[in-house]
Amino acid sequence: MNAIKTVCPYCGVGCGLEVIKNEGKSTANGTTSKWKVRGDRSHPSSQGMVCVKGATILESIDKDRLLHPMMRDTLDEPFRQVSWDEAIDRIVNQIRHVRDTQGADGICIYGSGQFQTEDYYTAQKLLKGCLGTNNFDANSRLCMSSAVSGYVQSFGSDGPPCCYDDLETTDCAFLIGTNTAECHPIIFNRLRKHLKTTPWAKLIVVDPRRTQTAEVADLHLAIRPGTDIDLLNGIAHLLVRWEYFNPDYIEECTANFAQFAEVIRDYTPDTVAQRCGIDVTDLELAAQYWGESHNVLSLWSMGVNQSSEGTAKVRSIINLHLMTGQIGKPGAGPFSLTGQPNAMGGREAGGLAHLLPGYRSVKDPQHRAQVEQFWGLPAGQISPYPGRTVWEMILGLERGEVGLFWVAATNPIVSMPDLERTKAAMRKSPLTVYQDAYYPTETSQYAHILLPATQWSEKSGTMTNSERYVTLSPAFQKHAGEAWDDWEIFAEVGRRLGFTEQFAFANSAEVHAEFVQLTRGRPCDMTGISHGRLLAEGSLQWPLPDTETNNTNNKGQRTNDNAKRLYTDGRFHTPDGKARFAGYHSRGLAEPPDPDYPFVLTTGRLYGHWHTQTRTGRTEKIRQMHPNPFIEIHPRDAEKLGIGDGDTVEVRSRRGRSQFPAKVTKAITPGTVFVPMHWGLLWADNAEANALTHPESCPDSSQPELKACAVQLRRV
Ligand SMILES: Nc1nc2c(c(=O)[nH]1)N[C@H]1C(S)=C(S)[C@@H](COP(=O)(O)OP(=O)(O)OC[C@H]3O[C@@H](n4cnc5c(=O)[nH]c(N)nc54)[C@H](O)[C@@H]3O)O[C@H]1N2
Ligand SMILES: Nc1nc2c(c(=O)[nH]1)N[C@H]1C(S)=C(S)[C@@H](COP(=O)(O)OP(=O)(O)OC[C@H]3O[C@@H](n4cnc5c(=O)[nH]c(N)nc54)[C@H](O)[C@@H]3O)O[C@H]1N2
Ligand code: SF4
Ligand SMILES: [Mo]
Repeated sequence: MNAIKTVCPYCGVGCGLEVIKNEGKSTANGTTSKWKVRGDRSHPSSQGMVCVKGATILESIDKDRLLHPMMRDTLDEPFRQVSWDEAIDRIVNQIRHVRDTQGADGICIYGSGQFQTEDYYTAQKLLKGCLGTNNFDANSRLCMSSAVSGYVQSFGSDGPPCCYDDLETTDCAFLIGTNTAECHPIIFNRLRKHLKTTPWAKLIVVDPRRTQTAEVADLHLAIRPGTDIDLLNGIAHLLVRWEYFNPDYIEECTANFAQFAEVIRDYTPDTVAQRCGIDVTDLELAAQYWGESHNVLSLWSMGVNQSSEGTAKVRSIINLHLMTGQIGKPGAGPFSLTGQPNAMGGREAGGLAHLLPGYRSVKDPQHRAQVEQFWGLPAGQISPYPGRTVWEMILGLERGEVGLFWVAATNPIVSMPDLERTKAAMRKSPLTVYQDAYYPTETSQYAHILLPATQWSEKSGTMTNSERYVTLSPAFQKHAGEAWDDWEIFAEVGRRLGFTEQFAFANSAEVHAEFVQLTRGRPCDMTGISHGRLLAEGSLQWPLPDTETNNTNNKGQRTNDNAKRLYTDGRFHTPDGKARFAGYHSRGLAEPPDPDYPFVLTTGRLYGHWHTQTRTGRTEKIRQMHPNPFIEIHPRDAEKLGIGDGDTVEVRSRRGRSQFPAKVTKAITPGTVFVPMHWGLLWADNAEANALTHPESCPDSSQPELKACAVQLRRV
């Protein structure tokens, strides 16, 4: 039997996987899996490579699954198994009730970058189209929304302009706020291989921790958390002083340079080095690497996005590329690394509270009219107001404004900021629907209705990776229990509400075929992509209009150099075609340390675990790799507090407290401590990182500050 080609459902690198029949071999835990997984050598993004998460994915797929719809009237009762009919009826009745009594604004869906594009699209049509509320948000709000806002404001449109081939053509990789080695390992492998064979190429890493990524850098700038804008403006200042900027590019392709130049004038090397807590010589070296390199590629992730000034940080990175003309050519550009496997697809399908499908905005009257017409809905049906972001949904629950909270493919009782407040708000919810593949999770405790969802390997749909490659993830196993695909659940609710024509899809290929029509002529044009074509040809990169002639190379693979990089002609999606500079002054952390809470807590990821562990906590190899949570403390701080390696440390913020075993290490900057985000209450007692974090958010993107809060430490 031929291998089944699919895509890894963990991170946004989007590695191609091949699944093959396992000829009766036992796995590590003694069970015999029917399938085994290996890297797909023909996948353009990953070229056959996989990391431990992709390689072990099959191990967790059939453990502790939610198999049947379940229901209860109050959170103190046990669940009882119900039929799909009964569960869907209850949801439909509540939607009608809330619409009649509170209005559509009382209905909220909180989805996920782990949806397939078809799931996302169907949910947008139901909520934003048929029900007329934009209250659909996704966990990308906690993840990518600052990158989206930064791209839109600087370039006039979302969309990372680079591709993975750039990892192999750059001569200066500038990694800021990303632990690429652990979180995007296959991207890091490609970059490392290139750096090893290209001795003049440089790697700069900006991170308060000495991560596995920082360890192999030519230059590690261990800045104080929250001083990124100081650093970026400081580099820009030196590039101007040393005349390393590109006046022709600035003149022809950009606007607003004068305002930016005015701002960066204040960022002299001494001031910047002092604020960031680094040496002036290191700052100068970073600027020198930037200035002298032919092709500079920036990669960033949550150390930049998850900040109350996330959009400003993103735009400050983009400013450096615009002033040096380092964009739209091989090996160069500002490349936001996508966290989740299909956060990109979510952006394409309009899966945030301010978006509509096809990179459209709910605020744009033309965009709304186009979508209303396409969906066969009356003019004015789509609300012109951005819907509630997920934190606004929580606030709405607190105030009794939300009558239905529908959560799918995310585990907010671990991943939301200010967890005690989040839990209290969810306890007040009149009806919470929770649609997940596993049971229990921390969030199932807070739900009235549990809906079993199929997951990777059981459902067919598409995912888009960071470099805009769309890959089909086909079903090759039967549904677990009575589980349905996410899109089927949304479509059935739509039909029961009377929107039969809008949800007459027979399968996900039909959903996809409809969705791509809404991308026609848009920056993310995918009209040339279909399930059939993906099955026949493998992954395809957008933009790919159906009008494009099909070039293939001698291996029969599609070659479309137009899609590889965006903005190669120096024209952007703004009205005048020019990219926008924007100079920002650094505001620093939303909650800086003070004498009562003298440490900065930062949070993040480990190589083996995926988020809230619903899969990786059920994978033996990974559990052994990372058996327990911990708190990293610098030896100097540990000594002051009398904390030894392995001691239990109580960490308190203004919002909560948690306990972790100490890991005393020089890998963390003094004054800062680090806790991995992966352990919720199902996996460890008293060790929830997010009990401590706070929801202060970036005004431009509503992205909460999940990377820094002020804490005090005590040995217990
Ligand atoms: N193994 C693994 N890989 C994953 C995931 C996973 O759960 N596990 N999740 C995926 C998802 S959804 C995402 S979003 C990505 C996240 O990928 P990353 O962003 O690379 O991962 P994090 O560990 O969250 O944070 C990265 C770094 O930001 C640093 N940081 C904290 N504060 C600051 C600051 O103020 N400035 C700077 N410059 N840096 C700072 C932290 O020290 C940390 O090392 O990973 C994806 N890949
Ligand atoms: N302190 C702190 N907090 C953070 C972060 C941080 O760095 N620090 N990072 C933030 C970021 S970037 C992210 S992305 C979030 C991630 O946080 P979450 O989204 O809460 O994390 P996951 O564990 O990935 O949750 C995904 C859920 O979807 C389920 N699932 C998987 N596949 C399917 C499917 O096909 N259908 C359905 N219905 N369910 C499915 C899984 O079982 C799991 O319960 O956390 C955020 N929170
Ligand atoms: S790098 Fe990301 S996409 Fe690739 S195998 Fe690992 S988790 Fe999956
Ligand atoms: Mo994320």
